[in-house]
Amino acid sequence: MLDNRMTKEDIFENLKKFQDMDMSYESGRILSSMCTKPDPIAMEAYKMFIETNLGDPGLFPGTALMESEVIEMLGQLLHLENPSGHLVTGGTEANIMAMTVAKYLFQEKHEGTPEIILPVSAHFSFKKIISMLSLKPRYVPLDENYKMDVSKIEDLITENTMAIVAIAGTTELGLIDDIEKISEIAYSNNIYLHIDAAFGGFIIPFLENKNNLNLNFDFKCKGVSSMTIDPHKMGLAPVPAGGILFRHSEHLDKLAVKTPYLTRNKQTTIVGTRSGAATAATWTLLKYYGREGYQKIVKDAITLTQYTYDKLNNMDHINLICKPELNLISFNTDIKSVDVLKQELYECGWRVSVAQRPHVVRLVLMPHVKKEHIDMFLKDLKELLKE
Ligand code: 0PR
Repeated sequence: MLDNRMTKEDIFENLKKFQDMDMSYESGRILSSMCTKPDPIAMEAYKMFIETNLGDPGLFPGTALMESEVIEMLGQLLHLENPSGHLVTGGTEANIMAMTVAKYLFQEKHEGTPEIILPVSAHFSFKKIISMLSLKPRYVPLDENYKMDVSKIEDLITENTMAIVAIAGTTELGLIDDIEKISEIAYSNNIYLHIDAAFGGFIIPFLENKNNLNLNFDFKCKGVSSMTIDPHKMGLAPVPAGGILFRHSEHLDKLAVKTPYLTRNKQTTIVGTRSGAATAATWTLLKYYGREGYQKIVKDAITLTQYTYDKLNNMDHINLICKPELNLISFNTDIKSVDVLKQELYECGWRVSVAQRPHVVRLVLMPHVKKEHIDMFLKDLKELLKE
């Protein structure tokens, strides 16, 4: 293979063929993804910083400064002055960093197996974390509204509790746990609290009806120690752009390893060599859209979600599971299993996912999905549900 070189022309013809096998966000047919088409201005910035390496910030001090400005802006968004953190590859890495910090803090005072209290709705990245860090999970069931049952948390606290995790925008249903109450429990028991707002972090601060929902979900709650917030989801940044913020700089410092032969003598990320391209893209998006721009993006997504919800509500055989809090909708039907329906939709060209808790079809209405796509989707769905 390596001995048959190709011309540039042939290469790009082949690349095009590979690309044509992929789904495109523009088709409007991806209703299963928390990622979306990156904004053009973000892609321009991304290309400009493609050779940078934040793993050696002394060589790229401008890019490193940009990273600290992004962390500062994310802190403003989440009500945290002087945040410490990094832009990382995504929610998984951000959650790993937070849980590693919590484990180190725990081990300074305890010898037993560290336990984490987390809702059964937590993203599967926590399954990886539990295994990698040898943690004992103590799962909290969901209440009748499919949120972490706050009344069950205190019963699960033991002397080995290392952290509590709560979710602001669950992967399957897009629901926000009662962070305010959970924060009170964590604070009064002196337990590390991590909020996974990988998805909700770029939505909840921009919601119009935030006050009606009584949503204090961020560092305003004094028990919150760290938060995940991903620009590569509703932030419209290209992959890989995750974010991790810590309230206390000493906590991030727990991750520090000495790197004496590099241009800076310590590193506080898991990844060593890491691109600054997504950081540049995120900096650009935050400056270009600002609060007002994101409010409009979120408003459009929520309006389309409400439109879809109302249409589904009026459709025969559809059972909607919960009122959407973000841009996710979940439903099942009384004539067909959701797995069969998912397959049939697949054959019509639609990509939807099936959630497990409860077992339902899940639609994520990201900015690449427009009303005309939804109208086509609903037409196909109606056809599939004809008796
Ligand atoms: N936390 C939450 C609440 C998440 O929803 C996710 C990802 C993560 C953490 C992990 O983030 P990374 O995947 O960035 O490490 N949620 C999406 C999901 O599992 C990820 C995704 C995105 C999957 C786009 C598919 C896709 O097409 O659905």
